[in-house]
Amino acid sequence: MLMKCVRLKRIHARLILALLVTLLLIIIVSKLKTNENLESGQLVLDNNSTQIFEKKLTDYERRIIPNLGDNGDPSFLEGNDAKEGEKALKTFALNTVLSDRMPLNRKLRDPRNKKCKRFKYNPKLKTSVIVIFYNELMSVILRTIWSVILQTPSHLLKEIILVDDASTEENLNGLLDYYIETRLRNYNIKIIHLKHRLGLIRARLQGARAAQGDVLIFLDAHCEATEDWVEPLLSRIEEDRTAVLVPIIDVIEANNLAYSTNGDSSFQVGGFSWSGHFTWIDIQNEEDKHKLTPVKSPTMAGGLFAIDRNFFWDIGSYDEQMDGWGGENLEMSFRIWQCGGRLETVPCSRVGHIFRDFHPYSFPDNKDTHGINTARLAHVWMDDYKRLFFMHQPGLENNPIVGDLTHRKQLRQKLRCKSFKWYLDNVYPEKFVPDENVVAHGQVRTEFEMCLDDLQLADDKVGPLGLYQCHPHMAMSQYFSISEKGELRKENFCSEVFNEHDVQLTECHGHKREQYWVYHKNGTIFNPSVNRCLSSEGVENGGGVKADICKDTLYQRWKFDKVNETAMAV
Ligand code: UD2
Ligand code: MN
Repeated sequence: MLMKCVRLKRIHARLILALLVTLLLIIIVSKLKTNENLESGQLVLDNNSTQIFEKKLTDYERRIIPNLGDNGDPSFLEGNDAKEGEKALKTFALNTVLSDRMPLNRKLRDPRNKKCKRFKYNPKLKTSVIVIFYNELMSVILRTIWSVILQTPSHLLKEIILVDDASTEENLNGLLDYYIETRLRNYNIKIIHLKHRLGLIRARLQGARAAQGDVLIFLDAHCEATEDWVEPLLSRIEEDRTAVLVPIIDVIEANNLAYSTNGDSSFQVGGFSWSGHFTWIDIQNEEDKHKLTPVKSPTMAGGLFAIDRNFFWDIGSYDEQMDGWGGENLEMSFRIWQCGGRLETVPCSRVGHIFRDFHPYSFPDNKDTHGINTARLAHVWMDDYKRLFFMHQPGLENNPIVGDLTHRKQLRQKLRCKSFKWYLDNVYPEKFVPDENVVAHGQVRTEFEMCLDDLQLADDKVGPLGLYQCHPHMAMSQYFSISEKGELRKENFCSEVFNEHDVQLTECHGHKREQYWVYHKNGTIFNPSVNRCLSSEGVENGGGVKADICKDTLYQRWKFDKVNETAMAV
């Protein structure tokens, strides 16, 4: 009996061992397989292709105009080149013709505040610079790489990792590799060609997996680094490994490639809109405004940042289920703050970026990846405040397209992250919450079923406060609040009286005056600075409402969906 039992146990043990070994083998093989699926092989050069590439490159190099664009000055071509450049701007949102004629290693002037030179940094950390790209112009990618090489002391640069997100452009499948092998042989540059397009989030993850430096610095593929850009970043991370840093991002003009700055001491930090977009905001705290040491930033734009490599993984890297483009920057920003890190802008580190008016590339299946990715982050990080995002995107709220969130929710628990309310209270207290601590909010209607409407005003514009037929369902264009301070506002836009009569939506300035309104219990919205009332009299559908002499008329009665009676004036 006893013997039988021992034998049985042995058989069991063997079976379990065999099972474990098989499992291990399956894992190893599938790992190998995924890598094989992700990356294609290195470039193999035979005599023939070498000759072809060399000829292409020398032809290309011969056309470069020496000193064009030096110091970051605006540059212009003449005749046909100028015309072609204009055309390119419309197709690629970038003057590709000019870029191809400009030296790849142009020297920029030092854009920093002069006082930055006083700081002496001596970091010990080495960085891996990761540049991802999909169908970017080769000369722009190379200018990014050259600027990193020229502006980074070699003892601080572990490597440059390029991740090609399965570009289809011919130059990026061979010629770029050949350039690096022949012209940049002395530098440690690795290029990973992904077999299938993964989107920018997963492409960055592939780069991070390959990186070995102490610090990861991510750059878009159309950037130029300037003098001493890396030292203050590395030094700050050495001081605090939980600090995630962004340089000041200057503008490289897409039409003439000028390096332009907002002066040497004024800069903005990152905010967000409830529709889930990144925005630039002014620094609120007076003391921080002209600081040269790192300044707190509620969010980051996403393309250019430095992070301790281990901290990147510890704090949850990226949401690997985010596709395409968009959303990852706010996800990472909220996560960093809520889970114990800090996000800062470093004023003495400056990098230029070509801001393009539109995406020059298309997305597979035309999916709204920005919306879907933002829905993911809203569910995971924003607690109840996600209602404000889903008011903009109701179709995404319970939509299976958003995908499974288990892992990200587990991550939040594992890291014991703080609430979104904590983030708002402590990191971004100036952020306006349209339905909290307000006098009234929602649709604002007259007795004639006409509603206040932003008339689809773009985020960065000033325009009339409009009147439009009330939509049967809540539409964000008709959502307004009267804030505690008496602003009649929509997110960052406040209704302001101009010329005593016109009412415009314009950036909130917080100084009352023409942006100050009193909402009375009888439904009038009164502006004391001009002694007038908000009126819809004589305004057509799609027209702008007016500030009018106050009188007893239904045209001056407004009803909000939700009111806080106690906060209203009698
Ligand atoms: C901003 C960020 C960008 C990213 C994005 C939100 C800055 C200056 N830029 O948009 O880095 O955070 O917001 O997602 O902060 N790319 C791929 N595969 C793709 C699509 C793009 O590799 O499928 C590359 C692209 O070539 C570029 C980078 O990703 O190098 C960022 O794309 P972008 O420059 O079009 O994004 P941008 O600057 O408008
Ligand atoms: Mn970019």
